[in-house]
Amino acid sequence: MTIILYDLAGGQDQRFSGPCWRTRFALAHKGLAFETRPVRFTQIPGIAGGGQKTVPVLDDGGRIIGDSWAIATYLEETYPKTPSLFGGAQGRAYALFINNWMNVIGPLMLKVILLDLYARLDPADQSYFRESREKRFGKTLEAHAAEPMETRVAVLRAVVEPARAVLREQPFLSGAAPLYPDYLLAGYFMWARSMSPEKVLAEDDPLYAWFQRMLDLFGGMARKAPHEW
Ligand SMILES: N[C@@H](CCC(=O)N[C@@H](CS)C(=O)NCC(=O)O)C(=O)O
Repeated sequence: MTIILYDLAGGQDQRFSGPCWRTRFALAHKGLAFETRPVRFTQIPGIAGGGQKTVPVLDDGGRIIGDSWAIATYLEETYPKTPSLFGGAQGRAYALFINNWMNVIGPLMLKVILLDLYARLDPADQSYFRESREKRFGKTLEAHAAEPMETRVAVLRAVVEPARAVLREQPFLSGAAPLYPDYLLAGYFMWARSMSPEKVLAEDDPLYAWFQRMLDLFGGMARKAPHEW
């Protein structure tokens, strides 16, 4: 039975969620056939019988798994004969570190793209997004993104320096070929690329060249997705 990925969608059906992109890359890496089902923020509670608070959510023949890390480990354990996402126990530990590093990058990326993202959401999602995020930030979306764009982009570019340093040495975060750590970071750049015209990476940045390689994987799967830059 084909695996179903519940995937966050914007107003023009942009599939913009970083965590959903991680899962999409992971499924492609493993060569597993899957279909996506677009969902809006406000539809998440209704996914697969209810109880889900976030996407991605995977339905693998009736087995429902939420949370991108849980999905990655599920896929790794359930499909051991397909290409490994982690490359063994040490690789899994490295991937878990990168998974948690994403919690530092995510809020900084969001500050850069926040108002563009809001404008591109399905209108049915906009009031939910505004209300939930303003509660989280303790201020309006506009106040949260009030610093000059230059400053916000500079902060983001500085925080990804550890990845840049690795990519000066090797083509992918995981070495000669991509593994889950690459999908984690590329997922967040897909978030930006899908929903904001702001070029979060300079073209002479080693991360930019790496991201181009990520866009080319799996027959250009990510490159073909709706994008702003
Ligand atoms: N830890 C979760 C986080 C996923 C997550 O934050 N998803 C966001 C979309 S990118 C979401 O579904 N948010 C629901 C909401 O804000 O109501 C994972 O890695 O899957």
